[in-house]
Amino acid sequence: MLIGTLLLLSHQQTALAEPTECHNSFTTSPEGGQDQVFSTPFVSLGLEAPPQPLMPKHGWRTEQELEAVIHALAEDGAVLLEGVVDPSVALSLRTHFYDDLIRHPNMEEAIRELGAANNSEAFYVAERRVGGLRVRRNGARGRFDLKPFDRRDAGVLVQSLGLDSLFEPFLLPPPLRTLLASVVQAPTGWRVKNAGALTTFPHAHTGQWHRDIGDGLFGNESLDLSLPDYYFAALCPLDETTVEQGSELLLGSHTVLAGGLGEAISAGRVRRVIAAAKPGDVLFFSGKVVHRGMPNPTESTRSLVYTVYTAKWFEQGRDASREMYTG
Ligand SMILES: O=C(O)CCC(=O)C(=O)O
Repeated sequence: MLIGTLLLLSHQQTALAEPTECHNSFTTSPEGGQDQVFSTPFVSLGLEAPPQPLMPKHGWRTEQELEAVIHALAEDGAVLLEGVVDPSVALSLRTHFYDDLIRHPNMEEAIRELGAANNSEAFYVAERRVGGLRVRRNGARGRFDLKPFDRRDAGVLVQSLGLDSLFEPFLLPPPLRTLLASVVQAPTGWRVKNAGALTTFPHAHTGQWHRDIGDGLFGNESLDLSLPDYYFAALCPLDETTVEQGSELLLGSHTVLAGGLGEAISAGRVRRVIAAAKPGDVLFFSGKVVHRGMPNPTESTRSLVYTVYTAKWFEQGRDASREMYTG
């Protein structure tokens, strides 16, 4: 994900003045899921109320703790795991991410240009490629998605800065392998689909409510929510996320149609929470859970790195016009 720009003084970034024009808007993407520009049925949820309760953090080291995590995942569709990655490893990635990548002149230019795109209801409004890195401006100002960082598909810029190696401990932190074996029930097993970073610059606007599965496999919400889970994401903060600028989730929304969310919240069947996390913590959730990024009212940029895990059979980006065999 997300935003832009620059200048850090000991890793505090202040936003650059944004230009007023951007010529690279787009509304479609060849890929679905996180990459999809989907119609959002969530805009009218009216959930603009002030700070919500914090999401509880789970331990994961004992069998009992893991059982509790699996139970919470089934009930809520999301869990916040404490201390999964060594914070010094997160700090090292953070330092190089900001100092070498975000401050790279080509990145500064791309972020400045993309920053000029107007707000939009489209999930992404504009993109640039910088040394093989796909840099996308979210529909909400100040929010950027950068990918890929996985060494298997990272571009020349990320590789030359060594960020792919620094990212490696975030791709599959210890408890996630266990959780994925439990929650992705596909006979094919699961795989790492992609990895990236979400950067939210100072004064960034609120992200849109969405599900990461986008319009799902069938574009039929009821059918898509009834499918066995095939899509999960892990968000790992490089900067501490707080009640002010963390991620907001609707726990339990993985089984509730958009139209029923208001009532489910009133009845307490779906709970609004904010995930406030420290570097080293991991927010792990089903792609069916409705969530959004909070605005960033602070003077500091905050970044998360993310990895998406899917059932192995789930592939996106196939160009249908190149299909040779169809029935
Ligand atoms: O920025 C955040 O806190 C979360 C954003 C997010 O999950 C997304 O863009 O899919």
